[in-house]
Amino acid sequence: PHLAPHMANVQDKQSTPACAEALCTPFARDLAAGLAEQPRRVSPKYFYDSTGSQLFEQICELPEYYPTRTEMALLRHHAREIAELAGPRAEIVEFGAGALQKIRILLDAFEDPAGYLPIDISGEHLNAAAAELRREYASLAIQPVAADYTQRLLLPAPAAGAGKRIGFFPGSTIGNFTEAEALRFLQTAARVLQGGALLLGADLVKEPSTLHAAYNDSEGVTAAFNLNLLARANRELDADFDLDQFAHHAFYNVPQRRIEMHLVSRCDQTVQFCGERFFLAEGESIHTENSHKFTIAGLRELAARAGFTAGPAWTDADGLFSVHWLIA
Ligand code: AVI
Repeated sequence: PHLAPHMANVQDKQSTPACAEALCTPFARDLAAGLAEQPRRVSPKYFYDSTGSQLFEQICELPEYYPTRTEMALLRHHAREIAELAGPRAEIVEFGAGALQKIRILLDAFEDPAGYLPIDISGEHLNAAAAELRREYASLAIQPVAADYTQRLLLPAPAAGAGKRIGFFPGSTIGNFTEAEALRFLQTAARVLQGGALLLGADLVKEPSTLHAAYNDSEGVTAAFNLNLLARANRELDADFDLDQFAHHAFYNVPQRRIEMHLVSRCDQTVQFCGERFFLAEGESIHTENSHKFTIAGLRELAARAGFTAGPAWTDADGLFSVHWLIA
């Protein structure tokens, strides 16, 4: 039965303790801290609730978003060579349990892979991915690791008789890190993969118009993905962001070699959540993401600083995307 309007109000009041609980979540704390900064910012890691993850999957299918299909084609095209470099009985360590299509390419090409260790902060995501792969690769030892791979990372000891540990970090997710974070991540990867290698996908510097189109798709999926951050705050933190009063703004920052995504306030407005109020003037922006673009030489140099030795790097005929073999 529908509640009378006054009952709905009573319910709202009773939901105050839920708001107090929400205050303790990292999202609430980071959003409040980031909105209090100048320029205002929020970490892109908060894009990926279940709606955001679905929107990201849609982005990967968009005609303008070349990275996913280009990287997949590179992996397929060089699968044999990659498998040879990995050797028999390799254990694959995936940083982030991403799209299963990519890992399937490696599992199908590798010689008798000994194990698959996906690492993801979301246990739910991880277990769903592991369950699906267990059905397809019955003899493969799958060991999901629920952890934040940007922090100190501990992995289970290699299985008896296992070959090299091969890390897999596709999709140019490394581009969403700051340089310091990217270096820290690569240092962690070099440590846990010692004696093995890292297979890394990195998006390349290119014509700004191609980049602009990839982050300003004609169907508005990227805009919805960006705005979902505010929708998520409304859902989880009982925030009152009016989504119609924010515009998706993505542009290529040439000197910084990165796409920047912002949410720009369309008017003077006040937003509130968990007892905090923030005034945003018309035109003020919340910086939600950087997506750095690399050169092959630049990426190799960064990897060398983290202790890797560069092996082959593969790129497509148009030089859109690169896949790197980095020896740990
Ligand atoms: C996950 N990451 C590599 C994507 C990127 O291209 O930086 C996220 C994304 N943001 C907008 N579109 C896609």
